[in-house]
Parts: sequence; structure tokens; C-alpha cells
Amino acid sequence: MNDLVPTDLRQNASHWGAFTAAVQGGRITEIHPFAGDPDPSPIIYGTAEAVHGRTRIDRPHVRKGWLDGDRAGGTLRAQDPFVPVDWDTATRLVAGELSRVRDDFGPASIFGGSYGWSSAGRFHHAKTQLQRMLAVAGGFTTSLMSYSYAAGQAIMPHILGDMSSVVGPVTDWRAIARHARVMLCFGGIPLRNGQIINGGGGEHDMGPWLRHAAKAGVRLINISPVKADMPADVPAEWIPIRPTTDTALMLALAHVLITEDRVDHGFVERCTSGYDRLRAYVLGESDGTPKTPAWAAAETGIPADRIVALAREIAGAPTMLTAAWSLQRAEYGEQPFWMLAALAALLGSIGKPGLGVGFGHGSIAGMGTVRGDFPTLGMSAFPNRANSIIPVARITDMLENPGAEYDYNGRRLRYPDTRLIYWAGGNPFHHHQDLNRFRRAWARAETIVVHEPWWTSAARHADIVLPATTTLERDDIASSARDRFVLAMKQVVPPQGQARDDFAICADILDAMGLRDRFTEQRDVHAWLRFLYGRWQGQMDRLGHPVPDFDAFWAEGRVELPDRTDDVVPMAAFVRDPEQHRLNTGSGKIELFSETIAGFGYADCPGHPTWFAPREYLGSPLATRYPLHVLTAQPATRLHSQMDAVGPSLESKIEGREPIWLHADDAAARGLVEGDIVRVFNDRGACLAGVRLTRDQLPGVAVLPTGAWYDPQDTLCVHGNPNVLTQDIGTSKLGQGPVAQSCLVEVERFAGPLPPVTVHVPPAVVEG
Ligand SMILES: Nc1nc2c(c(=O)[nH]1)N[C@H]1C(S)=C(S)[C@@H](COP(=O)(O)OP(=O)(O)OC[C@H]3O[C@@H](n4cnc5c(=O)[nH]c(N)nc54)[C@H](O)[C@@H]3O)O[C@H]1N2
Ligand SMILES: Nc1nc2c(c(=O)[nH]1)N[C@H]1C(S)=C(S)[C@@H](COP(=O)(O)OP(=O)(O)OC[C@H]3O[C@@H](n4cnc5c(=O)[nH]c(N)nc54)[C@H](O)[C@@H]3O)O[C@H]1N2
Ligand SMILES: [Mo]
Repeated sequence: MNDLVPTDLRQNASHWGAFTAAVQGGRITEIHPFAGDPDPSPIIYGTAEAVHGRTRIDRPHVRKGWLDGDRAGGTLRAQDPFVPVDWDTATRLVAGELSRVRDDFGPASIFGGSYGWSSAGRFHHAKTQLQRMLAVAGGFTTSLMSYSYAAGQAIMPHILGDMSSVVGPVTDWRAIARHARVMLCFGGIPLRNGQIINGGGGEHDMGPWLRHAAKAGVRLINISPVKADMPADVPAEWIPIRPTTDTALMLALAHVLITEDRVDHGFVERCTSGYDRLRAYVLGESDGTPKTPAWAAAETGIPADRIVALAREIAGAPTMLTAAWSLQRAEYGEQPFWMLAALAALLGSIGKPGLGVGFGHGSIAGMGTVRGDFPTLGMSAFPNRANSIIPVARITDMLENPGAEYDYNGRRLRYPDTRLIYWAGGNPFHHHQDLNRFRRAWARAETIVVHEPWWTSAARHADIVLPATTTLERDDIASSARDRFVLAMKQVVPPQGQARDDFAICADILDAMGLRDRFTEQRDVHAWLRFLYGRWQGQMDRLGHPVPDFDAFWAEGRVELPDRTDDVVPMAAFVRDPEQHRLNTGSGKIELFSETIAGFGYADCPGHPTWFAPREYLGSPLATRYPLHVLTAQPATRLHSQMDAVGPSLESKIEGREPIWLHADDAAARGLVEGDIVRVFNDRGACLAGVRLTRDQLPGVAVLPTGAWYDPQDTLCVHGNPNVLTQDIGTSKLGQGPVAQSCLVEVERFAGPLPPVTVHVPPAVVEG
């Protein structure tokens, strides 16, 4: 189709923003940020290096051992070399394995959860394409919820009736600026996280909104182990808190509200249920421990008088409560989210413009935006006949324990017997916890297939590796629930090497199984783009927001969506009339005590918000051996493991290792100086990292961002992936979410000769 033939300066988009690319002689030469973006991310400048660089997979490969017949399972991958094969061979091998496992063991033995962010663009979204293919091929075991906020997704529907407080829309910044005078930000508003727009987008709005609120006179309070979780140029108070102790602080704030009679009793009576039970717990009547400010001071490290003053402050001024998603990526991660909602209920601030409670205002671009409630453009799923699921972060448990039963949010589930693992668009060797254990569990599969543009650690741990195009090598449409723009993503360069689109790879595999047309629905890429756009156009029409037709959109490159004029006020209708607009909770009200949750009988998630000392925090016995609490925050220089080998991420490394931020006193106590290479370790594993010094974080706290490509030499990751250190346990039986954010470690200078980082060069390849 001529209208889709690329011109010279072409627009494309990524999760880290939209841009135009100039091309000369088939190579990207320049990247310019999208003109409509008030705050573009520097991550875009690694694009050319990523697309053309040496970490690209040039053709299909099969692990030599697997080709030689090693299919019994149990082989630790990423040890023997790969053999390049042609596409026909690779396609035939994958189709054969899918049919074999489906027919011999049933579709649930194919694990196609394929969790991961893939790339921007709604048609070529790799995980979506893969799951459509696996559904057509007969079904697969999939995963539920997200690494981002699984515990929040599980608990908040029981408390507030749905998960919108976690995923949005949340109380908007414009209303916060107008109506709130105090905003408690647990985990701060770290602007680096606002670089990311899921699905691809054009407007980075976290910085502008935060500054707008500060200017309007909202007193911002950053409650975090890290001062830099609030940008230095924004006036804010920093209250340092020990990691994973936020629930204790929130309970003590409630204690002050209750004992000083500052609770909004009218609101509590009308809109909540179970106050007496929570009150009895806060006062210590039910367990003998009053959750006083002095009690919380011992856990949190925040002086008791500061806690008392803070409680008075939030009771005395219109207050917005927000917490980063990171708080629930912890053991008992359900509790801080539940307790923050309970605190907002005690204040009576829910349902008022600019106030109440919401999560993630500082977690990703567009949370708290004033965008209208428009549908996103996207693909639909096929029915999956296998009817087999796991909570996303229970993958190692699944691989280790086929057939075992476990609890999940009131259900009793059983792990399938996994024989084949299939991944496209995710990097489990980035995202999963306790990677040394995961790697051994992963080895139990008979066959592992991965589609990847790059030689990531996931690709290296596969048997069959199929090279995928990047977004720059294909046409697509970017659309995100929270972004101002729907954007044309235009092909910039031809597919590199023998790379193919995931859609084409899947279609060819199904062709070999006689199922092609069911998957493609007899559309090629451009017919799909027209179809998806047309369907979205119809939805927008029905909402009374007509948008241009496809050809006009493609020529213009964008559709701009209007802002809403009213405020986003979560639960407004309910608070106005709780009887008429009952919440979808057990009582129909906000649950300060939940009979439903209590009925599950989980010791790790009882009927009201509860403080539990986690296994690993600065107050636990283990802290004598591992006295540093490492936070594995999101990286400023990339998205997870994406763009790790290029641009700002590569430039930030110290002798090729990921930086770790240590408090200057902690470093001095260990004889460490800026730039040293350290071994970061605990009982689960170790990684190398390069020392950066700071005084702007709590002593005893270290920060090692996620995303350095896992480069194992035995149990040591020589590159700096913190997931060799993290715990692989569920948040609780309720959420079964990842406990990914933090754990206890020690650091020491790495004395030996520095092993090379090998993961940024392709693995060994031998001709068959
Ligand atoms: N320790 C610790 N671990 C964490 C977290 C934490 O806070 N601490 N956070 C967790 C969170 S919130 C998340 S969301 C996860 C993120 O985990 P992932 O989403 O798995 O991480 P990504 O690096 O984004 O992986 C996406 C992969 O898709 C590939 N890809 C991109 N485009 C395409 C394409 O077109 N086709 C194909 N086939 N592949 C493509 C990329 O190269 C990349 O390898 O990590 C989790 N892990
Ligand atoms: N640049 C960049 N931005 C990203 C991503 C990325 O990879 N790169 N990933 C995106 C994704 S998928 C997600 S899910 C979001 C995640 O969004 P979040 O979960 O909000 O992000 P994190 O950076 O993990 O954590 C935010 C801050 O919480 C603080 N923190 C950690 N533990 C505690 C604690 O126990 N108590 C308190 N009070 N604070 C704590 C840390 O100091 C950290 O800086 O980020 C998104 N944004
Ligand atoms: Mo995430």
C-alpha cells in the first residue's frame, strides 16, 4: 500500500516516548523528540545503537544440545553454543514441539504467560500476538496480574470495590493543585519513573503536574528511604522511613486520629464497615499492642513527635494520600495499600475533589492526568481452551511443583505440569526474583522458545531463538490509556538481518499446523492497522468524539485527545449516596474490616490492615548478618532491561557494572570509595556493582536499580542484576504478588580480577 511507504523523517514511538528518526543509507542517523512532548526522555537517544547494534539477533538459532537431542529437561541453559538455522527449519521445529506437547500432555503443559512489556504499538505487541497464536494452536497456561502491582490488584477490589485506585483513573493533579493543601507521597514522586508511558505516547506529564501542584501551594511530603524520590527543585519535606515499615507509620497516624478524636465519624459511619475492629487493633485492644507513635518510631525510624505532628497536619488540612506501587512489591505488600485507604477513610477525604487516596501518582506518566476516559486501540484475545492460570510471580513455584496445590485470593489452585515454555516480549531473567533458583527451575522444561530482537538473558536461556523486528522496522499505532495522543508509528528502516515481525513468525508457525487463517483472519499488517483504527474510530464516534479516518490519521501522524473539564473524583457517586451506589465489596461500603478476607483464613492477610514484621528488613534478626536494605528501584536510564546495552544506560555503568548507591557513612565503614567495584551478596546469590556515594538516603539503605542484563558466572551475576538477591515468595496467600522491591544484603570490595561482562556481546555460535 503506497500510503504506508515511509518517507524521510519518520515518526515512531516507544514506551519512553515518541520521536522522529532520520535515516541515511539504511541507518538511523538522528533522533528528535516528538514536538508535542513537554519533557522528553533521554532514553530515546540510544535508539540507533539499539536497532543496529551488535546485540541484535541476526537469524534464527537453536541451542546445540537441544538439536543434538537433549529434550529430557533438566539442562541448565545458556551454556552450550547456538546453531544458526533457516526460518523454515525453525518454524517447523516450533510447530512440531507445540503439537507434540499439546497432544501428549495437554495444552496446560505449554506455559505461554509470556509476561513482559514488549514494545510500544498495539498491533505488533509481542505478548498479544504470541497468546493469540497459542490460543489458536489449542491453548496454554497463562499468568494473571502484573509484577507492577499484583498485591494491590488483589486486595483493593475487596476494600474499595475495584482496582481503579491502583491502575487509575486516580484523583487528578489539576484537582489536587486546587483543593489539597497537604499531599503525603509514600515513595515520593520520582520523576525518572514518569519517563515511561505504557503502549507508547507523546506526553511526559509527571514533572509538569508535580511542579504545578507545588506552585499552587500543596505542601508535599516525601515519605521514603530516599530523598531524591522528590526532585531537588521542588519544595518538599523529606521524612526518611525504613523500607517496608510504612504500614506501621500509617497505623500510628490512625492511632493519633482516634485518640485525639480527629476521625471523621460521620464519614466512617456512612461509608465504611468494620471501624470497630480496626479501632480495637490500632488501640491494641485486640492484640495487646497499641500502635502508638512511640511503637511506630521503633519500626520506622521516624521520631514519635514527628508522627504526632503529621497526624494533626493531615487531619487539619485538605489532604491527598498517595503511595508508589513499590510499597506493595514487598512481603505483606497488601497491607500498606489497605491501610492507606483506611487512613483516607478516617480522614473522610474520599470522594472529594483533589483529595482521597490513590496509588502510583509517581509511578508512571499519566497517573493523575486529566485525560478523558477514552478507549485504547488494540487487539482482542482469542478464547483460551486450556483454562489454566498462575498468579504471574509464581512461575518458579509452578516449575518446581507440578500438580501441587496452593492458595490464591480465596481460591485453591493447582500448578500445571509444564513441558514447554514460550516467551515473546518479556525478559523473565530480568523480572523474576531469586534468579539462581529460577534458572534451575527453568531448566526443567523440555523445550523453551523465545522471540527477541536482542540477545537478552532470556534469549540465551532458550532452545529455539527467533529474531524479532524492533518497532523501527514495522508500521504500527501507539495508543495508551493515559496519553494525550494516538500516534502513527512508521517503519524507519528495513528489518535488520533476518528479523521478522512477531505476527509473521506466529502466522508461519500456524501455517505449518494448518491454522494460519484463523490467526491472521486473512488480514495482512496494513489491513490489521486499518481494521484496528476503524474499530477504535467507531468507538470514539459512539462516545461523541469523532476522529479523522485512517488515511487522514496516517498522513497527519497523530490524533490528539481532549482533556476532560471536570475533576476525576474517585468514588464520588458512592460517597454522595452510599445506599444507591453501593461498592462492589462484601458490605457495599469501604471495608476497614473485610469479612470476605477474614473468611479466607490466611494468617498472612487477616480481616483488617495489620502490621507484620517482614522476614527481611532493618528490624529483622537477619540484619545483623546482612545489615543493608537494598532497594531495587526502577532504573532512570532505561525501561527494565530494555535499552540496557546502549545510550544512557551503558554510559551510566562503572567499569561496565550497574551503579549501586550507598550512603557515604556505610561506604566509609567498609572502606569503600566512589567508583569501587563491590560484591553485593546474601544467602541467595551475589552480583557485582559500581559504587556511587550519596548522603540523600537513609543510612543502612542501598539502591541498586533493576534491569542490568543477567550475566551469571555460577551464582554471581558479574553485571549487577539485583534479582540474584531478591526473595521469591508471594506477598501473601491473598495476592501472591512478587516480593521484588527490596531485601537485605551486605557489600564488600570485590578483590579478584574483574570478570568481563559477556552479556552485551552475542553468545557463542557454531555452524550446524
Ligand atoms: N527486583 C525487581 N524486579 C522487578 C521489579 C522490581 O521493582 N524489582 N519490577 C517488576 C516490574 S514492575 C515489571 S513491569 C517487570 C518488567 O519485566 P519485563 O517486562 O519482562 O522487562 P522488559 O525489559 O521490559 O522486557 C521486555 C522484553 O521484550 C523485548 N521486546 C521488545 N520489543 C519486542 C518485540 O517487538 N518482539 C519481541 N519478541 N520482543 C520484544 C525486549 O527486548 C525485552 O527483552 O520487572 C519486574 N521485576
Ligand atoms: N525510568 C523508568 N521508569 C519506569 C520504569 C522503568 O523501568 N524505568 N518501570 C515502570 C514500571 S513497569 C512500573 S510498575 C513503575 C513502578 O513504579 P514504582 O513501583 O513506584 O517504582 P520504584 O522505582 O520501584 O519505586 C519508587 C520509589 O519507592 C521507594 N521505596 C522503595 N521501597 C519503599 C518502602 O518500603 N517505603 C517507601 N516509603 N518507599 C519505598 C524507592 O526509593 C523508589 O525510588 O515504574 C515505571 N516507570
Ligand atoms: Mo511494572
